[in-house]
Amino acid sequence: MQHCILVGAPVDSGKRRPGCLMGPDSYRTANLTRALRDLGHHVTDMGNLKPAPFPAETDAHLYARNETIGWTKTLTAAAQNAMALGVPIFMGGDHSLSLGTVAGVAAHAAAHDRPQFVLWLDAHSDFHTPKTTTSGNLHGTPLAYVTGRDGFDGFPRVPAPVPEDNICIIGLRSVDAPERTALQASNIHRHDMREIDETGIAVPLAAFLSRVAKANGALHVSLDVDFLDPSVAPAVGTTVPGGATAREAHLVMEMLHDSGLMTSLDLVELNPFLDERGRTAQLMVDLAASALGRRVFDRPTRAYA
Ligand code: Z70
Ligand code: MN
Ligand code: MN
Ligand code: MN
Repeated sequence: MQHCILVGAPVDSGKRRPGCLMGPDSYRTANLTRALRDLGHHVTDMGNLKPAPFPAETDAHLYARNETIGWTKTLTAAAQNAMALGVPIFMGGDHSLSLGTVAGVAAHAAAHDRPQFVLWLDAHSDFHTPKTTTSGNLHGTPLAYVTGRDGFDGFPRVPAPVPEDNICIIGLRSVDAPERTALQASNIHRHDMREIDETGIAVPLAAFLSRVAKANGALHVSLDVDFLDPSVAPAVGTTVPGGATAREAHLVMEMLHDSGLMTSLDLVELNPFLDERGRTAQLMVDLAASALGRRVFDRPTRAYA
């Protein structure tokens, strides 16, 4: 039994197409709370947060920069607080919310002398800085922020940057040129869809989980809806063909649960305005349930140490 802390983060400032602000209520409507309680967990829904006060936007290139800074302040503090209570599940909201959630959980881990690890399940690498982004959409920047890259003028200093070697991205199939250059110069572990097709998704995930286990690390999982194939998850502004199947995604979540390593979870980029009869919200709730222990049959727990 775990204490799941649902944190509503209706962040919509990370890109121009609106709708992610409805994400938290869509997860509530799909009954995330009941799914987790049915697994025996204690669940507390903290309601929806608001960004810290922010000044009027003045940057012509970066979309809603100041609002995103406000959200980063709120969520960094909220994540640290929620980590003290249990397993936070951040109900997004677009992926810019992870500037705050990852900064916050990593600060909590550092305070407990534990290394922070991050599993990034996404079609995109989100490794732009505000200096390299061509779209100006800050949901494309969280991994650069939390690793402590330069270029985030006006954003809070990251209290405990996550070492590149502690980050694993799975699902890649849309990486911009400046991101590719920066990724190749980094120690971030990255697995594109071609590699998933060649080896299966369990191989790179098991290798990563073994490293987390050996280091006694805390593990934050950031699940972007566009990790999934658009045919099973249409409710996202940035669909990219060739994504993970529902089965691959459930396997990832089941392995995460078997590992016992996941300490926090983001559910990001759900745009309910684009959904079809709630099926993307429902799939995301079912994936969260798999990560928290839902299974068809009991089986011996696999170790990743
Ligand atoms: C592109 C950009 C992105 C998520 C799309 C896309 C970034 N690299 N991130 N969806 N979650 O605009 O920077
Ligand atoms: Mn603590
Ligand atoms: Mn993303
Ligand atoms: Mn994405």
